[in-house]
Amino acid sequence: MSDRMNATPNDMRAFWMPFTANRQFKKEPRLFVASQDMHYTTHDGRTVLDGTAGLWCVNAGHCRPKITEAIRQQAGELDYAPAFQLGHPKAFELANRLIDIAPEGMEHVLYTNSGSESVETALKVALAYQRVKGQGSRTRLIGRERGYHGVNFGGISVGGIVANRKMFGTLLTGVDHMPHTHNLSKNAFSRGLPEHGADLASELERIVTLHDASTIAAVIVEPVAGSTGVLLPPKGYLQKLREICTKHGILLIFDEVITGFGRLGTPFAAQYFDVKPDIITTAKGLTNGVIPMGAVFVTAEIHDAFMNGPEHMIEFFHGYTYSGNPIACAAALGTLDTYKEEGLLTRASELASYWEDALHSLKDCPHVIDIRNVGLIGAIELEPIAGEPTKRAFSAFLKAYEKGLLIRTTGDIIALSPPLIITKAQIDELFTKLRDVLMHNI
Ligand code: PXG
Repeated sequence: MSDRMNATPNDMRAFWMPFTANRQFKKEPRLFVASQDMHYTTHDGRTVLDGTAGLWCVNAGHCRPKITEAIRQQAGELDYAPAFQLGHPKAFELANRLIDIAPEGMEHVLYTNSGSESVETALKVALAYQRVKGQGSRTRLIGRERGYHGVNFGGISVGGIVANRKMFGTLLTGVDHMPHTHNLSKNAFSRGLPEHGADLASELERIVTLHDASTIAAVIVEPVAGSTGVLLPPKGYLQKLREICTKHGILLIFDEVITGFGRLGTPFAAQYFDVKPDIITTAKGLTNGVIPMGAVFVTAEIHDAFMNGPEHMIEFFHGYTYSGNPIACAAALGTLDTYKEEGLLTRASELASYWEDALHSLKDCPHVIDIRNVGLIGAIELEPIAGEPTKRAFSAFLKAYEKGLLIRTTGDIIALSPPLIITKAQIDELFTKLRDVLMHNI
């Protein structure tokens, strides 16, 4: 342990940190040096309860032995195999295992290295699919306001988070956005899915009328929007989107980078909502966040549409050097084993009502203007300090960190998504600590 403490760097200039207030951070760094199960250890030797599964990814908890061992073993056996025109057994084994737990109808898997790459891959599959089906005029992509689909150009184009878009020029052309579904005046403090707003799906009809269905390739949405501060789909909304897409021959992509792998109490959100998308993007929980990896699931209909022409020809010109990297595949297999042995892909459904009660018990804390939940996800929206948006939530984040609790904030919203191994006693501890933070001058 003392070696770890000494590992604190004394010069932090070189690393330009992602999505971080770099200057502030480097004045008062927050470093993790170890982790186990539900906890992190900080560089100053404190234990922090993980209320966010890292960044929505460590669903099985930290440093789980099966995953660690799978990586160790694979690194000494086959470190890398070329991804193009060659393969290795675990990439095929993993795809089969993933199909086994995927929503019915998802029969093929493309590998990526992150959620952002999964999104780019899904958008490219959708465009190319329309073309191989002889519908090359379907080039438009439809996203949603406040949507988050990673940080690459396709993802920020269909995404709807202003700060992530405004610096980067005109982005992809031919993209339109549906309105988001967040409505505090009608739905504040809903338990579970909000009652009001399913009609917002008919905005897709308006967009179809404007552009004509023959120009639209796909719609992409997060079934539960995470990064933007946990926006839940109103009851019936996703079903309606599915109906409209089907009616107009538009592919429906569910971005399940955060909802995939058990977050709602089913393996995927598509199963939770009983809505069948055509394409699903995943990453994060696929390897428990331990090795970068993503996967895109597609239906047989989509895959099979590409399988024609001369057999020696490449069917889809897309892929990454690290698609299906052996160590990533080993990590994913170790992760799936852990999920299965411990029932983690359905554990959130057992904890959901306890979680909901504990979360909503914070309703009386000062500045709380909404609380929302689904599965093992929670959000607490705070009234912004006048003229200083984001400051109140960020100060809650800093106070929680001091008190030994990791939360995530975006804007003035606190988002919670603990590892799926959390116990009821740890849920109590989490909300006791958070109450303490919210009650004291934030
Ligand atoms: N799609 C969705 C729905 C996501 O939530 C990505 C794509 C991109 O994944 P990568 O692996 O490229 O980062 C994400 C990522 C947060 C938070 O605090 C959420 C994400 C990443 C970091 C922080 O809400 N989601």
